[in-house]
Amino acid sequence: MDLIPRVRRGQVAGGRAELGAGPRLVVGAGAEGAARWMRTVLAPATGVEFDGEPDGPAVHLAVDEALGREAYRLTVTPGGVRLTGGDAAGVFWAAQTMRQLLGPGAFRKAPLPGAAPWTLPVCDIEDRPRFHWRGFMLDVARHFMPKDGVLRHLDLMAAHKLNVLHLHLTDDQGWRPEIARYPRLTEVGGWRHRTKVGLRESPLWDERPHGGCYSQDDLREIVAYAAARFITVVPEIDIPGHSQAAIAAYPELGNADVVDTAALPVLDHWGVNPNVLAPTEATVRFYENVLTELLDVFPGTFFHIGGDECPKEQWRASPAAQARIAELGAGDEDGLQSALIRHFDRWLADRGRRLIGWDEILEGGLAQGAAVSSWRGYAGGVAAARAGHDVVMCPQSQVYLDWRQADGPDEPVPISHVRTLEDVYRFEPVPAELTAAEAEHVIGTQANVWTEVLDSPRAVDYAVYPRLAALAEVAWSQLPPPAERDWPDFEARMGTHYARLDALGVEYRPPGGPRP
Ligand code: TNX
Repeated sequence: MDLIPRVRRGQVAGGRAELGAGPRLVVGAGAEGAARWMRTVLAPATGVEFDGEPDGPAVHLAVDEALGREAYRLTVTPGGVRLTGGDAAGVFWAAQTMRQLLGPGAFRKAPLPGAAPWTLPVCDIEDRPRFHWRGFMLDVARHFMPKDGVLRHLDLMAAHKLNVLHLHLTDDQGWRPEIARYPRLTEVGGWRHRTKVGLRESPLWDERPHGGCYSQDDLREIVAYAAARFITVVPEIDIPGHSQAAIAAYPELGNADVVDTAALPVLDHWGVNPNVLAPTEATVRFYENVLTELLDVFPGTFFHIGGDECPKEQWRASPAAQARIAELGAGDEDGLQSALIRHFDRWLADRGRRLIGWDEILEGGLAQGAAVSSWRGYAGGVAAARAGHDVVMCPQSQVYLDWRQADGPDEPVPISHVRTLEDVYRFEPVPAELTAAEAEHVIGTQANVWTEVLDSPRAVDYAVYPRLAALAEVAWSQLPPPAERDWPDFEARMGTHYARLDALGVEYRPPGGPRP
């Protein structure tokens, strides 16, 4: 059946069942979401209308809570198809499996001539995810991804049973979400005049403007499109580092007593940047106002507040920052960052939300309800889990999809170390050193794609696929420890999966290397 991600249990009886031109959908309570997706996505892809006669063949969609969260059972008999989910999401994941069973052609936007009749193998599948946070982080700050591109990634995620889109919305090089109260964030902070080409040591700039933003309606549309695919969008507003685009728009947000913040442009090159936010009361109020608008747009529980790579030199030199350290009794600069994160942890908790941040938020003491994205390896995640905090494991050495996939001269800009499809397949999100109780705090995993040198949707596709398919299997399937993973089996299933990606129009890295 060549399913990706691999299912928990699947039995093939032999023989195929024909779907027919017009099976009717029999939709039980709670299964309407999957039914809507079948009518709006699967029907145009296959030409199969799901509006057949009452006595004709049927596809049954139902919820049976006994199966459990996100779990499903899919049975195909010569007489019909039955998709049962433990919840609405489970039925939807069953529909995704059904699409794979129909064949690569079912991943197109319209059927090829002669594609019908569509058939399914007679089978019985029981499946459920290992983690409920199966994520993909897309950096739309370094290079803007137009809205349609984001929607397309949501479709690709759904096909891989991924359910969290972490949108890195702001950074030194760009501010993307419209904030009504502070229009300069996107008007000024959304554009840079030029961009450094290639790696840090490159002396070249492209000498043309780059930018873009999402209106709040665009973001609401992204959230709704994601929700229709049982995907939650986790927005990230990165503070107090990675904030120069905001400072370019509103210079008072920077450490104006140390540097001429009015002269700071939206950053046009890459790396860790010393121009960070001023840790003042006024900055805190500003970001509370920003978050207030965004909480209305993003209904999910988690809000990502960044917290990574905040050099403290300006705070050390700034009388205003030092006064704030004294006022708060924060001790030192790390304590001040910690106090800032604690403030937003409480602020979000008061509004029924939870804070998540990069593992630097552990420094100086972690806010009580905060969750951690462990990126600098496993250590931050291990420490956080031991202290009872929830963790999303995304160590850069394993699942940073901007890292290069091979060493050949034809590869795109060679970021960091080589990480192959097999390396990602052998990634284990739960370190063996955690006890079972501690491991419960690893709520999931995600792959991150940073877009400093990924300047087009094609370049992003090349970096992300096929490796995100391996991450999806790691996040969904119950796999043995890394050394015992059946890589040849995965590779063989990928043979079919490439045909699905082709039908979807994904410009993945072919197994043999870059296309000529
Ligand atoms: C570190 S990962 C960063 C990003 C860069 C990335 C490049 C993280 C939280 N911060 O700002 O884009 O490295 O791989």
